Amino acid sequence: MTALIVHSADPLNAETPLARLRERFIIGQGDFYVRSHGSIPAIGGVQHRLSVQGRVARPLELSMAELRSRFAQRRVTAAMQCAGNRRADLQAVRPVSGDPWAPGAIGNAEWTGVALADVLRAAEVEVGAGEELHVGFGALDSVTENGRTFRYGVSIPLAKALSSEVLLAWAMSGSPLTPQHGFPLRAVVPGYAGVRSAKWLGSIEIRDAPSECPIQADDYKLHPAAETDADPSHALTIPALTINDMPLNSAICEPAPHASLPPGPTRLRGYAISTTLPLSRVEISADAGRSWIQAALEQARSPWSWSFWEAIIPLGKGRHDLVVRAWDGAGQTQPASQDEVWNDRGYLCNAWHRVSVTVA
Ligand SMILES: Nc1nc2c(c(=O)[nH]1)N[C@H]1C(S)=C(S)[C@@H](COP(=O)(O)O)O[C@H]1N2
Ligand SMILES: [Mo]
Repeated sequence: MTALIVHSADPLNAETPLARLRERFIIGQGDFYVRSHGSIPAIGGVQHRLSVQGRVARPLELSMAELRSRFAQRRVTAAMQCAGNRRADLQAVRPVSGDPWAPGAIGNAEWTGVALADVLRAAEVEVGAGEELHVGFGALDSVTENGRTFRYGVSIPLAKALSSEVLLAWAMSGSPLTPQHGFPLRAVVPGYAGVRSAKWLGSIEIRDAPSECPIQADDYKLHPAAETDADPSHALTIPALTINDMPLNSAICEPAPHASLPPGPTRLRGYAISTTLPLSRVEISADAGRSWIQAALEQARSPWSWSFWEAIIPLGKGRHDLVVRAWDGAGQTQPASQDEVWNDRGYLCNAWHRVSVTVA
């Protein structure tokens, strides 16, 4: 493993340094960020079984060999990103809880496995017309939070689970999953926050309601920044948003923050990502956002993958505030300031990413 930036050793939480992030479109497993809530469980690949239960006509119990032999192999290129990616930028405004992730809690990988939809078809999900069911993922790692110890569990809506991009994966970017990334089997839910892509997957349960595990029920919710309701007599209490789809985002990977550079043409490089709509363009500014130029885009290789961008701009002597912002297919762009997106848990920071450099 190259040197990741380690936020904590156990649970292992570590991110890819920015320059390394921009080196390859598909990040190798050793360079890929790791986000874990508990210790990495030791699981034997041969003994491992995946159970499929709940609202199904045919419950299944599948070994890894059966998963491979009974279902067609699928490959999807997709980014995985933590809902806390870029949290450090929110912490710079006001304190928030959680690890101070820079923009490196993201990576693009090529995932190999089977379609979750194929497995659900084999299990014959029993769903009534108009019913909104949920697919729960039960994992084998234990998590201790607020004095409670439990197995990691999350869920996604059945409608998402049935889309062709959602995989049960055993390989990542050409090699079997390493223990950190979920050996021997994990869910991969492209477009959704990484939290839904359960690693060390042991069971799948078709449920009437979302998972009751604290990871699903309490964590990874977007709370309003407002501490109080404008109108205390307000009859409606709006529940915090469950973070699934990730917003449009982009980051500058080069030059590094606070770099000292010689005057002249300067190359800026970074990533941009938009998964609910296609990415349409990426712009950079060298004057803190007063004027913009378009960056060249290396198009994403799948609707779920990140895009790389590059621009060369002349920089004269002095301090420069470099900024990036991406646009999606509906003409929407990123908010300018972190104040617009600040929330107490530091999720979904997609304000303009800024890097200040000095040219001497
Ligand atoms: N079983 C299990 N799955 C998990 C987690 C975990 O702690 N336990 N962390 C989740 C979170 S928050 C993220 S962002 C991704 C990170 O995947 P990676 O470590 O392979 O990059 O895994 C998700 N799946
Ligand atoms: Mo995450």
